[in-house]
Amino acid sequence: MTTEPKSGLSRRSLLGATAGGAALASTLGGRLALGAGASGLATMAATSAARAAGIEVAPGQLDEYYGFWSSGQTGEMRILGIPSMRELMRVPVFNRCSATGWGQTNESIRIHQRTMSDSTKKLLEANGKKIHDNGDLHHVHMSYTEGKYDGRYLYMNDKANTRVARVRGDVMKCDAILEIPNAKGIHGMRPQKWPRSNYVFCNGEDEAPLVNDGSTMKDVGSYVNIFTAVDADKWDVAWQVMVSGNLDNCDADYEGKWAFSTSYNSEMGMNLADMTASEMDHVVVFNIAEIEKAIAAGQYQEVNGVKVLDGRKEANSQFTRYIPVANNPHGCNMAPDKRHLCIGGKLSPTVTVIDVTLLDAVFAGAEPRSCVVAEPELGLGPLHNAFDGQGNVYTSLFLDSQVVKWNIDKAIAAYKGEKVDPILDKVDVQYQPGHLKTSMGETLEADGKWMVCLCKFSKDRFLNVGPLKPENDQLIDISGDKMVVVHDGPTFAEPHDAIAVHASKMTNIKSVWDRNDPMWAETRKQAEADGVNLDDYQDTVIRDGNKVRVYMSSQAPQFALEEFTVTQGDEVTVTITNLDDIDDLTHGFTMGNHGVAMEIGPQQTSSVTFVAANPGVYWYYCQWFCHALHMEMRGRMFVEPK
Ligand code: RUQ
Ligand code: CUA
Ligand code: CA
Repeated sequence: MTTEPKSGLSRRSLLGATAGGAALASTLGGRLALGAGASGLATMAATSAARAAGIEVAPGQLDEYYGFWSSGQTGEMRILGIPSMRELMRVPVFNRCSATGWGQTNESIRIHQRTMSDSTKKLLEANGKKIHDNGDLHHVHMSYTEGKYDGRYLYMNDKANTRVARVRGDVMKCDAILEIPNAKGIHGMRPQKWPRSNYVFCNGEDEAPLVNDGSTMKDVGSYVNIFTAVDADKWDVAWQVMVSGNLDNCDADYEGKWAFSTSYNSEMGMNLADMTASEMDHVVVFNIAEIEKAIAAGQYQEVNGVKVLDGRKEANSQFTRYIPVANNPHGCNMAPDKRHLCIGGKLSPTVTVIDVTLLDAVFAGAEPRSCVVAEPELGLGPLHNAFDGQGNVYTSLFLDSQVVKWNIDKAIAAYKGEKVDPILDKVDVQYQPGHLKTSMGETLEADGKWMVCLCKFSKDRFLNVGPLKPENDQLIDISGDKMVVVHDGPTFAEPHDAIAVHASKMTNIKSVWDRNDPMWAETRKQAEADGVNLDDYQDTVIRDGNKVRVYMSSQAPQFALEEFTVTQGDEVTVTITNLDDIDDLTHGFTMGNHGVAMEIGPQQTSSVTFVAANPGVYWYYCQWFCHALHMEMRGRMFVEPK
């Protein structure tokens, strides 16, 4: 049975009627309840128009933009092409990946366990060195130099396990994961934009006792929330600031002076009723220079090996100011005009615009809301804001299932009492949008061409695949006065966020690994100790008690070793170097019946350790298609009984 619109009109039958369809669609408008598909008709007509205008990227043609997508509870980063919306790659980060062996190879496990400070080491010890192989990756952002993307790194958060990770822009592999002490549930995360990304700012969303040692749950008066600045080069905590209320989304300005966070729980409530009890919550403004001064002067307390300042309201510090905004705000987006910060009202139909040039006065004692210069009423459930570099903002309206385009200057004029309507356009999206991202929109090079709108529900937009549906990331052409939805892009759970980076920024990106890549530096050390040259042909088996280290090179379509023998119970480490140096010639190593598989890219070295528990013959094979004789690329491990 299919669900039909409440109007009684069948969506599918309407789709057949071409000329009348579009007219009907506009009459039905966008205000049908979630699940009613009539608004989709306008999109259909627009799509054909857009296609006719040649928007589609033809087979063999390259996209103009890289889209870096989060994947929510999947824990990986994804790369899509924009405007084609073709999925190009999945980069496992916090998750275990069956195809590449991420989270299982020695190289990736070292990264999963990456500990740079004593505190995080202790934390990992407390966890029994257990590797979390899940993550909840909400936000992906690229490193900046002077307000522009520089292609060096992508930074991302794991809300589930209070971690942040970094992916290298040259090989698209994660090279550092940090579990942040003291804070709980890293949600909002943004790199510093100016002068470069020296810090990555991380919001702790969940409150917990500062010394969270099991002595209390009930004493919520001892709970705090923590704002963390991660040193983006060392990938370690630079400093933390205790705040009043919790922290949701954050952003940084274009002058390197401020960071901002929204708080939906200024109440410090532990349940829904308490968290929504107040009239107002707030935006916290962090004064970077004042914080750095206090850290340099040693005015911090050290908690779990990390420098912590008190920026709570009652501390009356120069580290923070609290700007009241309507209850339960959400998105926090700095406009590329370097001046206006836009705060999504969520429960309030408004976006609050803060002029950051007025913040010095607020820190000097001016009334906190004196920096608010506009508060346009835009529609229901405003969450996130995106920019076109021409003074306009695109705000997602979750409850209205729309995107609204509005003008900052007009909103400011209206706030002053002038009779102007800041709203320029609205478009229906399908359905319930969260983040929305414009091409280069979070940089000084915002170009106003495309917008990706990440809708939380796809409902009837695709063939039914069962109770669990994909999300729907829609592509919207924003180059004209009117927004036009031109593409539906189903995505698996649950891309929260994305950025659109012009391909010209990705000058670092490699096609073949560098033999001296630091990723396998530790493995290389072990090989040297074993007298094995990882850069040459390898077919060596080293026995070291019950540890066996197997070194083999691979060249399509063969492994250097056709067989090797171990004893039952041995801990076996297989290290493979792919000596092929051609573009796109990846080999794999799968050890049958051992739960072991890994990727070995051109010129890459990968290694994996497992226990050979049961006697017998086991075939290993290459699982990445590499050659006409790829099926023949295999060998045997013989496990002798003990
Ligand atoms: S949040 S739908 Cu996790 Cu980015 Cu706003
Ligand atoms: Cu090597 Cu397939
Ligand atoms: Ca609240």
